[in-house]
Amino acid sequence: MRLLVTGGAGFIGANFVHTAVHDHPGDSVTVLDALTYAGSRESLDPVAQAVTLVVGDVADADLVDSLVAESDAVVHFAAETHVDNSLADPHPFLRTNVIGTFTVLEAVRRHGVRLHHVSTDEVYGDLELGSAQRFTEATPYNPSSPYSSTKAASDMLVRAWVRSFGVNATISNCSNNFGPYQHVEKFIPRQITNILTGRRPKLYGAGANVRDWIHVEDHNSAVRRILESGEPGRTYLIGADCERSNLSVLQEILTLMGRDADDFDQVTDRAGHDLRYAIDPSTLRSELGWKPRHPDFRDALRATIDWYEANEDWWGPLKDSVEDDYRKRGQ
Ligand code: NAD
Ligand code: TDX
Repeated sequence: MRLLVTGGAGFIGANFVHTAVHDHPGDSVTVLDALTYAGSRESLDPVAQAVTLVVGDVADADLVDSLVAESDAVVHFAAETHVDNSLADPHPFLRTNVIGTFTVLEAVRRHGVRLHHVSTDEVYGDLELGSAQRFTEATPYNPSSPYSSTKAASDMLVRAWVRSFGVNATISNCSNNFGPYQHVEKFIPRQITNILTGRRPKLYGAGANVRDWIHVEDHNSAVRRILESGEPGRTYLIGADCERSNLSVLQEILTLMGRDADDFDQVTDRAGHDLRYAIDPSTLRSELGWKPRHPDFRDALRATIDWYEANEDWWGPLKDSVEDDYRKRGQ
């Protein structure tokens, strides 16, 4: 398969490309990535010989058209992804997430190429703390932040292009990922690298908000399964039944790293902070036979801590400026 992976130099995309190269040697992989602050050429170093990296914008219609014309399938990860950044400046989110997805859709429509669109559970808004409710494929969209509203818009475009133009596309909405190569702006790597650099971890508010965690390799194995066996036009929810409050995740990190469980700062809460996300992944399991390979959160978290300890060359150059930005926002 000739695969075009947009956003393949970001966290999830780079992990997807690593697996494609190792587990599917018949694939030829081209990455289209603008190498924004969130993308890194180094994340593709382990597979650099096997991958073509095109540095460019997913909203550049001519470039996207020429790359899609040479592909059998597109896996579309490219996006602006950090909720806090979307609160500070929504503009790039509109451009990349909405216009970028529109650009990809027009190209796959012209060339009859298969598309998998990678999206988030944040499009559904949030759930009550302590309720038993979970998101399903039928949950109405109700996004809260500029980030999630642009991802919701991108999903709607994909659905419309399937219905109106017969584009062969699937969508997945996944819960919170963690694992190697995640940018240090995000919750888990921020706290690990705060501890590794002698800073105190930073918890928004009281830390009661709940996220449903999944290891990035499990997200990607589901994406691969949907790409190969998913039904055109369908949406699949990806999750690994791992709800945790932010406070409990932070205390697990502190304990695994040999610190006291109360050795952190409480900082200004996020505006409009979604309370709880929880995915019902039963359709994916029953229809496509997918299951996670990293079911033990503590083991996967320990391995992630080990990765950040061993890879300061990768994250070290980013750390100070990320913390400067957070400090300016009181976080
Ligand atoms: P990331 O921020 O780590 O990576 C995004 C990548 O997209 C970067 O390499 C960046 O350079 C690239 N990019 C940004 N703007 C671009 C543009 N205009 N043109 C080309 N490339 C551009 O994000 P991630 O966490 O790897 O997320 C990947 C996808 O998965 C996103 O679509 C996101 O919405 C979705 N998702 C993420 C999570 C999560 O927990 N991280 C969960 C569910 C869904
Ligand atoms: O320093 C922090 N302290 C803190 O308490 C940071 C960075 C975050 N938090 C909280 C906010 C959230 O409740 O931790 C939780 C997780 O925060 P993020 O890592 O920013 O993730 P979230 O906002 O939940 O969104 C993530 O999952 C869904 C990704 O960033 C999205 O791209 C994805 O769609």
